[in-house]
Amino acid sequence: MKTLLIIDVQNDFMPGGALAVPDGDKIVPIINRIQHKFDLVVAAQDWHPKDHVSFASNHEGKKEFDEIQLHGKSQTLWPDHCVQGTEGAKFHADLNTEKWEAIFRKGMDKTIDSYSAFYDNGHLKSTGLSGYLREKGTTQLFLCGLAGDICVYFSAHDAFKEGYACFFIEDASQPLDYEAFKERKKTMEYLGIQVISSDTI
Ligand code: VGL
Ligand code: ZN
Repeated sequence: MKTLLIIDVQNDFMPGGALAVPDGDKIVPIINRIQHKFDLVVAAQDWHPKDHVSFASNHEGKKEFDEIQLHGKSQTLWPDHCVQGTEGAKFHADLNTEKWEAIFRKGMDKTIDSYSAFYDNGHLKSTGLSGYLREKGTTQLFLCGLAGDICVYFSAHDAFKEGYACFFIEDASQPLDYEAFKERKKTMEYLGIQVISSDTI
């Protein structure tokens, strides 16, 4: 049973947005073109309160893209993005949402960031996505969206650990940092997460 998980295709990650991913908008028509190939389509939405710990604006003396130590781990400080209820948090207007059966929100806890659509960055709390996919009968999970080196990558990593056969759709994703993505791709290939093109689905 094939499921498509569309991650964070939101205005703030588009060119001109608060945390713009280069060519982030190029993936929208590709995602629209492939949705009919799946038995189930679900999405993830980055959904932060204004006082979220990952925002540089909430740390005096810190700048955007600085790194801090948080819960014993390194945390990048981002520009304010995907603030609950704002235009930036909305999905791209051209994205076809007709087939979406569920939207899993993440990043609501102000004390911790949440890159993966499955767990927060400390793996403390589940979003319920894995149980949902299992109950729906998902065997193969295809992932796409933004940013390829961050939220899509960490979601693929968690999905793989949860036992799903994982496929990362490269042309339906775009990274924030291309060099970082090259390393992520090596890790995925090493684990057995297949990196594929949308025309092979
Ligand atoms: C993301 C950084 C912060 C993403 C979300 O969707 O990749 N990146 N929040
Ligand atoms: Zn975020």
